[in-house]
Amino acid sequence: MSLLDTPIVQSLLDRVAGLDNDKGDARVKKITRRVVADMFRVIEDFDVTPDEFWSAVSYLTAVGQANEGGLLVPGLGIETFLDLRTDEAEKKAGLEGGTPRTIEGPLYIAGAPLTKGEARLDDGSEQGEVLFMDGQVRDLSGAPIANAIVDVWHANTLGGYSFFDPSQPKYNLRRRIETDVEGRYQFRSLLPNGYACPPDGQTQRYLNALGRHGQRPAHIHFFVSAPGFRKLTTQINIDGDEYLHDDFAFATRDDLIPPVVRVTDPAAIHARGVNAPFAQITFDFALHRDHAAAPATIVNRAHAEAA
Ligand code: MBD
Ligand code: FE
Repeated sequence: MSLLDTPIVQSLLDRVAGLDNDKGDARVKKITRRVVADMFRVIEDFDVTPDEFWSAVSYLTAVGQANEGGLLVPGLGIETFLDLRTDEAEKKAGLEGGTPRTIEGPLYIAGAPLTKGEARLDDGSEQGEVLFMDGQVRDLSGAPIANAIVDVWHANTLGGYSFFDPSQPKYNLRRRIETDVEGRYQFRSLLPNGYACPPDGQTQRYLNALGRHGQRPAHIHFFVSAPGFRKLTTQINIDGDEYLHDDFAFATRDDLIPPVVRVTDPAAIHARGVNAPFAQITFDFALHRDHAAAPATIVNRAHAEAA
């Protein structure tokens, strides 16, 4: 019999999880019993040494100190698994179709400036390929949703996000756009580059041990919400990126890779008020109506707000 299965260890686990008292939180107790027992099992099955165990403890401590928990989670595919679980629950509740969800990631900042119909996301201080993006927010029957909020955020041409990269202006490349009466939104910005995990950070340290890179393809994040509809958390990828199908955060999905049109016609360039060829993306969002039988898609998660 393995040590784990002995009465001594089983009773230890019961007491660890507080199963011998009637206080505390029943769900926390139940899950703790399983998690700690599963960890004991890993230690036993892989003959984990005390040195290895304590190096894992210091690793997790360092992840917390570096505030990289939100980076490690997608790197280990856990955030994608949570999405797949929500997909599965929706399917079970009979919800199909609509724009696919994909992970939020760790770099959202609440409270970006809100404007009606359109916005410019950059302040003109950075050079890069200008992007014009537009589209319509609709319900599943194709009817436009007026006054939906398109909350958009993305990296700059160096793959950095404002707030986390203090060299960028406040709320740079972050806006909330309220759709017009036809459910339309549009914005001007700069094509982002892909994000890379900090090379000397804790997440990359783990990825190195797995023989993995920490690169994301260029992408643009969205929360799309409207009263009476399920909140959509998603991203689009910039087609052609070398990491398009090799994302360390596993967020690329079919139907989230719209064509990028390169506009070079001088008249079209002039009409847009720019002085060089630009990129243009059209992408529509299809939202599900609120549905009592499916779990809510609003995820309560700590978000910083720009000071
Ligand atoms: C990002 O920009 C991102 O979207 C995710 C999921 C992880 C790290 C950086
Ligand atoms: Fe991102």
